[in-house]
Amino acid sequence: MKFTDVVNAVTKIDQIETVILDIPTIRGHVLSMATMRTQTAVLVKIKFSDGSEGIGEGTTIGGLSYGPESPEGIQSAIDTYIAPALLGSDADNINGAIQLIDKMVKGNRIAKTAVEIALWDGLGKRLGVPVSQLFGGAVHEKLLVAWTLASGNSETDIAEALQMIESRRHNIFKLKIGKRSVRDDVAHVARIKQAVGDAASVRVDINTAWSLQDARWGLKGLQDAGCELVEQPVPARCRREMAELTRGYEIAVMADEALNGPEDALAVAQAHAADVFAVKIGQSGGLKRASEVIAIGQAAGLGLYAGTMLETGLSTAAALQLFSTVETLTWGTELFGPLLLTEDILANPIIYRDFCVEIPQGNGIGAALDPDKIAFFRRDGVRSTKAAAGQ
Ligand code: MUC
Ligand code: MG
Repeated sequence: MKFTDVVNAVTKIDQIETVILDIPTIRGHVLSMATMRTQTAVLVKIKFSDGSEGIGEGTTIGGLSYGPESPEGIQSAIDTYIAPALLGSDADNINGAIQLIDKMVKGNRIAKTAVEIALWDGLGKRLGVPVSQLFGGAVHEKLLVAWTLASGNSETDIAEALQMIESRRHNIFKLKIGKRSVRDDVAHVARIKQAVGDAASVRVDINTAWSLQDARWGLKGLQDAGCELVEQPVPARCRREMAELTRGYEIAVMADEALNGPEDALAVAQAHAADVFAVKIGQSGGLKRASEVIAIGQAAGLGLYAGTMLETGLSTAAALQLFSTVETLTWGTELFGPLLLTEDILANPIIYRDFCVEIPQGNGIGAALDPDKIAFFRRDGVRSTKAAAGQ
């Protein structure tokens, strides 16, 4: 074999396409910073020189109200900066691609995640293995899955919770609070906990809405009401305050917005600023960075929880591939994103039953898109960046 044949045998990244989808939610999803009626996902398709393809997703919540990346910014970062940097490079060397992207693009973790998922998906498909195998192998076939009660009304939330328990879909509930006064929020949580009793675990997410003073009152009231865990009560940067709350109460304190990749994970662990890490693949900057966040949490003896940005089945499948390889997820997962949407965009929807979500089977991330749904929900045309001849 000649050297040129060897070079030509390397599978290359040929073309990167992005498309924005707007998919209605099944009901208003009321969070402290925004009320969602639609979820917007940026999908990525990568075409490789051997004819194989990989798909990925980058999704945030509530436009720019949750974090620093918007759907439009995610698409623009991929089309304008990430795609041109990657075209023509070795498709099988994902570490090489991550290094290349990190050199060209600072931040933009969700955009990087979308592209990285598509690279893992393509690699898994070419090798004929699920992505979980590329992370050492799955040790779970299914994982516990929470549901978020966020209709904005206590009665509606109670009816929803009881129906979920009855149908054995969920018995872990995360309540979104932080919009009303602390006293009203604690009363709302207490009513729901009283209604579900021991049949369900009740947790809350404040999405950074409280001051330290609010949180001192709030955590005391919440733990007295039987709530087990409070997620990100104070702003992401407030590690000292998170450490005080973690030390001061029995209720578990979970970091979410505070965790943007492994460096944050190390800082939060060192500051004892959480009992639990909510690990999100998008917020971490991809599956590889999320695996590093997980490793830091494990080494620090913290509890782990698989978080979501309310992604479609595509990113949910990718997250499940990674989390299926994690020995202990003490607090389970909230990988229910597709269930909040009026339509599933996968041809092979993820299965939810018996309070669990099942790990998708198949090569790559184990997800196939339904082309009719993509055509229906897409905001405008597909944008595409293609390698120049000889690249
Ligand atoms: C968050 O902050 O955790 C996760 C579930 C949900 O309903 O919203 C998200 C975002
Ligand atoms: Mg959260």
